Amino acid sequence: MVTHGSPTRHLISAYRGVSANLEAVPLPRKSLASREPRAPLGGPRACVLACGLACLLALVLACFPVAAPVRAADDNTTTSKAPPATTWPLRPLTLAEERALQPNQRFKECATCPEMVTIPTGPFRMGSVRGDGDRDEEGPNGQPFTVTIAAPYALGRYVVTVRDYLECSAAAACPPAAWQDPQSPYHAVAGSDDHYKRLGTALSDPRHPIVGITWKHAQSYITWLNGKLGLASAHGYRLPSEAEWERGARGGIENLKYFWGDRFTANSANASGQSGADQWPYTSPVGSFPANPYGLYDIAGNVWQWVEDCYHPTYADMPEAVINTGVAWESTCDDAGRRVLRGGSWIDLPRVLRLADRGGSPPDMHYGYVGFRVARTLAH
Ligand SMILES: [Ca+2]
Repeated sequence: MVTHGSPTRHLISAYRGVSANLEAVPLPRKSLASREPRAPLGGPRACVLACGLACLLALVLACFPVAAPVRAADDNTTTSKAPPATTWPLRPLTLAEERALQPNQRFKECATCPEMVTIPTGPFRMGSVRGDGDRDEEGPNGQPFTVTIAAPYALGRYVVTVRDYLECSAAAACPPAAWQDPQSPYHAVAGSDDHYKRLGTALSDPRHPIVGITWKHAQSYITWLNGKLGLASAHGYRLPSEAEWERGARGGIENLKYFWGDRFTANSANASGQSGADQWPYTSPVGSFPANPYGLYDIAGNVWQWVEDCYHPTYADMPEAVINTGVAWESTCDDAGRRVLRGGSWIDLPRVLRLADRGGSPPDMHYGYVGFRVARTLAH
């Protein structure tokens, strides 16, 4: 395929590949937000929605005996590859604690907050390393290029889960995921469209990644999380920049297609189909596959992950300010306002799960194979 920049590209690739069972998977749907303007939060509908979401959350938690995502770090089952000892205050870090964090250190600022891992700053090689990727992975002259991460930051160790997001939507601080909205044709039970319905229990299992959320929904979750912790938006949780995402995803690996090597193995990630350790036809519980060298899970596969940047079809014109700091490249979004997606998903062929692969989508689109991972700015 020579078209670039949309997860549709990968979906089309999957269609034309080998996976016949994917042919029933519908194309990405236009966001409800763009077709069915919602009433602002507040008023009778919001009350009904909030009550409905609270009931749904209670029902989900009642149906699944595990009250929180099964996370290796929670039950001390991590291996020797796990990051070093954790700062685990279960309250917002003080500025002094933030400054004292070391690379690869973990922290969690409330019992149900995302677990975070500090990522090393400094330069790294970004994009397609050997020129064997897609054009949108290439830097100037078709070569990989060096980006420097200037400011300390942390990434979510896991992608945001159903449990995480439902806490926000039950508080009426996040819009419902498409499959939660009783007014939506994509509703998981009553909807006329099976884009989400076909995911079955994977859709609402609290251990699985949240799907059916837009880039804007992800921003709502982050705003709610910062408010809950009393953090200013400029110094708190946010989406990662694309450079920050790739820096974390590579885990120090710059010369391989995947963080585990050049050869894809179904024991390492949830891609399309089911083989080896990948017994998941749709999403899998977060942390079901080995973590990367920085201790991050689901970097490859399971769900695509929204990042902050606008999608650009090449890195060649990346501004110096972005190259020198690794901040999000937010200027010159295209007419559709596309934002970058990274990581590949359960619907994609292995090539799409490479560290350098990219996708993009308008910020009001939602899919059954797109979620997000949070980042946090740290004091220095
Ligand atoms: Ca799979």
